[in-house]
Amino acid sequence: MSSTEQDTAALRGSVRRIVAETPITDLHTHLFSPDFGGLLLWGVDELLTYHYLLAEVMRVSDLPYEKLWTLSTREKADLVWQHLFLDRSPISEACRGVLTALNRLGLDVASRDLAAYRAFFEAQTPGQHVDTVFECANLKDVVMTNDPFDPEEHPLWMAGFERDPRFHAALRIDPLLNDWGTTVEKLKGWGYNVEPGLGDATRAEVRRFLSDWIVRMKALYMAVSLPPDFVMPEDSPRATLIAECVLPVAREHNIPFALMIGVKRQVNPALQLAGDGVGLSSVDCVAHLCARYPDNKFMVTMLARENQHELCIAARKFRNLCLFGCWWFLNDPSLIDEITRMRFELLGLSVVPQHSDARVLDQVVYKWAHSREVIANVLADKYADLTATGWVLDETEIQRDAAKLLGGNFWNFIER
Ligand code: HDL
Ligand code: ZN
Repeated sequence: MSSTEQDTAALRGSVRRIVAETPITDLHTHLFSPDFGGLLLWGVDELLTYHYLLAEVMRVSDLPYEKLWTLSTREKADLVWQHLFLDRSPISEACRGVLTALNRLGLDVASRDLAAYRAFFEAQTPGQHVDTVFECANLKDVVMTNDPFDPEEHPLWMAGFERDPRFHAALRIDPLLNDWGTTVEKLKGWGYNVEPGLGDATRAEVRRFLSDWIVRMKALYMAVSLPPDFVMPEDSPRATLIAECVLPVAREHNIPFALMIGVKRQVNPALQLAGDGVGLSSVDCVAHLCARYPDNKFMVTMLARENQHELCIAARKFRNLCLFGCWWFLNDPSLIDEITRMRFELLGLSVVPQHSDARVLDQVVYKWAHSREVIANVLADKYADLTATGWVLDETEIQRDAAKLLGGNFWNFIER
């Protein structure tokens, strides 16, 4: 091996180690702290019945959809284990992820002993397992997705509870923005004096609602998922609510508004949570929002692979635009590599390359193990290109860069 090749190999090794050792803030998850009781999902049966795997198992099983939903979690897990792990090699990202999590939690994946895996998790307590998983994934903290319109979650927030500092809140407002007609009645029931027509008084009451929940949750940001046909500006309740309610309140509290754009909800309703699809969206509306509201901070992730390059270019134009994650159907090694390489080449280190979107606690173990590997590989390539110019890089600078990518950029954007 030439000295250059040795240097590159040594550099690659340092980058992988440093990225692995850098604690992460995971800025978008569907996790809950143990305070939320049954809303916190964990263990091998929850891993195996992740909606990604339910979609995959229904491709190879003749089970009627309606029958699937009558099964218990354990029965669904048995179905997935048989069809996707034993009847064929579990090479999909969601399948591999289950095995990475089990392996890193110290279980014998070669045994394929599902009963033993179940016994391991049955011996844990939620609080203890949170500590184990955060240590195993090298997570510092996570941001939850907190929905005041969720009937299970709402009363927990109203009653109040002792916060686990590792679990931050994000105020999720899809029902407000995407279903105003139904939501207006809910707001009325909670004592907000609102009318469907969205007149000035109603807009003020919606701002009060948002402010109340930002304070109640100590929300780091407000978030919404949006369909591919989302446009701004537009003469619609959603556009009015964003312009007249969400953005002024976000400015008042100095918190970002996160837009997750491109999801086609329920393209196959028979799959329930697994039934959503993806569509090409307009980056123009992101550019419009960033230009029209320069005092607002926008976090954006888009679901279509084909939107990623134009979104990077938009981010070059607007410093109030923070790109984050390889969302959902993009959270696969080949696409994380492609998108992260594009982002580093166009935006340098001014992005948040990944979030886990984890729904099951143990998923952070695999989602971050897999993403760290890809991000480290891309970063090492970029550093190799850099040192080929004669630039000299030391480990403290690699540590600095990794810390920015894996949490620092997010916190700087939040606190800006
Ligand atoms: O809307 C969202 O936040 C998405 O992440 C959905 O929750 C989706 O079902 C998901 O879990 N993607 O990973
Ligand atoms: Zn999500």
